[in-house]
Amino acid sequence: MSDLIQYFREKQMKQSSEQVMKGRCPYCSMQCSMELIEEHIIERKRFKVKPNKQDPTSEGRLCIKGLQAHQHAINTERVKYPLLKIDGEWVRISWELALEMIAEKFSSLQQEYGHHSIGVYGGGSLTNEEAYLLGKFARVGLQTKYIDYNGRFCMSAAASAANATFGIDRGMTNGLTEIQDAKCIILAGTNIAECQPTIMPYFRKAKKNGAFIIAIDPRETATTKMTDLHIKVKPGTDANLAMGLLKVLVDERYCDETFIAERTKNFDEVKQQISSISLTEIANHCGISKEEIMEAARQYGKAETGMIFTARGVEQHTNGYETVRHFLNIVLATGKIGRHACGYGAITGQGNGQGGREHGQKADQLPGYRSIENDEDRKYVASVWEVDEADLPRKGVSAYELIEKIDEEEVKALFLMGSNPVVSSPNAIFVEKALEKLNFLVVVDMFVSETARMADLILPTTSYLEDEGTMTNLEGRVVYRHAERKAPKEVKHDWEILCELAKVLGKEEKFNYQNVEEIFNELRKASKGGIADYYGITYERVKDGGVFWPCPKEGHPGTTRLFEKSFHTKDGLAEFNVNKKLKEKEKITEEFPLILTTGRLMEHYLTGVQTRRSQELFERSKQPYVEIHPETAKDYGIEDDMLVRIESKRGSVLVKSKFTDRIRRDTLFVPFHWGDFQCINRVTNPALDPVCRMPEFKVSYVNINPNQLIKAKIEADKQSVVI
Ligand SMILES: Nc1nc2c(c(=O)[nH]1)N[C@H]1C(S)=C(S)[C@@H](COP(=O)(O)OP(=O)(O)OC[C@H]3O[C@@H](n4cnc5c(=O)[nH]c(N)nc54)[C@H](O)[C@@H]3O)O[C@H]1N2
Ligand SMILES: Nc1nc2c(c(=O)[nH]1)N[C@H]1C(S)=C(S)[C@@H](COP(=O)(O)OP(=O)(O)OC[C@H]3O[C@@H](n4cnc5c(=O)[nH]c(N)nc54)[C@H](O)[C@@H]3O)O[C@H]1N2
Ligand code: SF4
Ligand SMILES: [Mo]
Repeated sequence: MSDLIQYFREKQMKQSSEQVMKGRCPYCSMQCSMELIEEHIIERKRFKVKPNKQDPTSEGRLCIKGLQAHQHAINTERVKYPLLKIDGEWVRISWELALEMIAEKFSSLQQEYGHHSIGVYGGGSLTNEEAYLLGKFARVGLQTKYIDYNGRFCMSAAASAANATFGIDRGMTNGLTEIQDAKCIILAGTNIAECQPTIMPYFRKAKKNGAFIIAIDPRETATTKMTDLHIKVKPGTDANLAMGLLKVLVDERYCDETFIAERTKNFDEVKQQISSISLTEIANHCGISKEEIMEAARQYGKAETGMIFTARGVEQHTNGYETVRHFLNIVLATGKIGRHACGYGAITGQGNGQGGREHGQKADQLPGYRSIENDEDRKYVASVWEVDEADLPRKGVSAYELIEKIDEEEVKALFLMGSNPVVSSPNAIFVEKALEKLNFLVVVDMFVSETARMADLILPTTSYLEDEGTMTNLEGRVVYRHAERKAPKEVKHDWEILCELAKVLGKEEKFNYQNVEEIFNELRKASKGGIADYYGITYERVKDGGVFWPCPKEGHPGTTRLFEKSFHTKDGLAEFNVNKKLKEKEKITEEFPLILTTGRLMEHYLTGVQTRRSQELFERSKQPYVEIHPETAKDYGIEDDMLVRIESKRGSVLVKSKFTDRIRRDTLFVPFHWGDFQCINRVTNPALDPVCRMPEFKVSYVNINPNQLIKAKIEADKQSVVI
């Protein structure tokens, strides 16, 4: 018997193997690193995930999404070869044919309609190398001005506000470790507990050290639970709330006059402006009490150190830019920046949301945060790319406006890499209709997403386990992503796809790279002397814990804390924002009397293409719902856990109701991780911020109705009981 066991054990040993692979979570901006252990035991595969204890940002933590991330990468629904749609059916084709077909289509469209008839749409999941290359591919490979990316829906308000105030946009002005020493922390429209879960211990440490934490959010969330004061603001009114906070700080003399005099400008105008506003009016407008504003301002004002964080809750509005600038006014007025435990953080969203917005995917931008409209910047980048400056296109339009250009048939073909706009854009029904008008849609993805479904051609790309490169995390730290798992045979990296496509377009010599490090080295040069200067960052250095940009020279340690001595503006001074007239929101009406806001759940990531394909994450959260206050529900004849229709001027969705008294009575909340009839963006408002072109994801006026069929069924059931 024991011989038999021994025999089988030996056989098993022979047939089992273990591969340990270093990697980095593909989801949020924390970019937690890990080891994936893949065991093959006879015919079976088993995966284990271990956090990397040496990771200076995650400090060895992973959240549930990171722990399950590999499940999507190994999902059998991965696209494994190029797919061409013929008469509505997907047909497997060779790479050769796929690339030739794109070259042929793009070239003939450009010949007939000009360079700008092709659009390019990128994403914040791409590595720095790929984001950089996509920008170069649009400008040099296709010579089109029409490129933008999903970060427009994400970081644009905070980025434009930080650029205007500080002259630079790096999400966080300090390293995460300083949070523990901040004595007052304001979390404005950010749900870090669900969206960057591994960041939480930094805040818990602060709390333990006596910090007073304030949350501004219309809902109680896992994040607001940790706070000392939760201001349950009415969605869309944060700009006024921030002005109210500043008024109290000024009136009660919490301002740092020396800092204001030496390091800033425009304060007198701001001071004059707020002298005329009434705190009572602001409180009424925001649907909160005056006392809450006063308490928050006093706590922040009197604290020796303090930090303010904003995220999409205050940013995804038609006045997102102004709102963030008002929060920055508070930071400047109190001089709480540029020193230990004092600063600002726009909590970056996507894995490479930060790097993705620095190197040229944006309509108006060249690498290193250079401007495509600035002559010097154009000349410099043209010299690195060895092209004539005059051949570089000028600026294009923002992501949603690019869809409008498609609708107007000015853009005839789209090359989309790393986004799912049919689900993530506002006014999604319009977006779908616009994409239907395209002459040719190419989608590069791992899966047949809702947008890929509409494509003429899908090109399969590698996952985070297979695609090496650098990412820039929410701190501004450039980190290296190991990718040690072998990609499926016919699947290519995004950067390889771009290079091969450039080759068939006759631009081979401009896209001739053997590996990602070569692309990174070119990016370093292209960013040299720019705002986001990566020149001093090498592969050798990023492999060893990461480097904070700006890092202008090899041997430079990188810049962890910004603005210690001066700001990045021409004169070194930070600029207060004098309030422009705030853009009018859509009007509340009798037909659409409730405010809909949208956002995220812990278990899912963005449009859910990846997390809905991670079995364990999907099991935890299978469908969307609407959070509704029971009192509001009563007014609309809605019961708990019932299918309801939410409707706006633009469209409607069907979701389940979820009663909670943790939300304001005038507000509904729906997560946006689902597509088709559950896609809440069929309802949301595409109005854009005038400065940064951010859509109004966080305020749409809607009505809510019990689904008529379900209601009829319930009524029928009730009657049958009576009978
Ligand atoms: N689990 C998970 N994590 C993620 C993501 C994900 O999809 N899932 N996505 C990543 C990305 S790309 C991003 S951008 C970040 C987003 O991270 P967050 O911005 O933190 O996430 P949201 O849920 O969109 O919004 C945050 C909070 O804003 C509140 N809010 C809504 N309207 C308003 C308002 O008008 N004013 C105020 N003050 N608050 C409001 C919502 O109630 C919500 O709790 O998360 C990243 N991390
Ligand atoms: N209502 C509402 N809408 C929102 C928001 C909101 O709060 N409310 N938030 C907005 C925000 S902040 C964001 S960031 C956007 C994001 O929205 P999207 O840009 O649509 O983001 P994803 O769902 O990540 O879509 C990425 C697609 O690219 C694929 N992908 C992932 N990694 C890679 C890669 O490395 N290469 C390639 N080629 N493909 C890849 C995925 O499989 C997926 O199909 O949504 C926005 N939309
Ligand atoms: S989702 Fe964000 S917090 Fe969670 S493991 Fe991934 S990177 Fe870390
Ligand atoms: Mo985002």
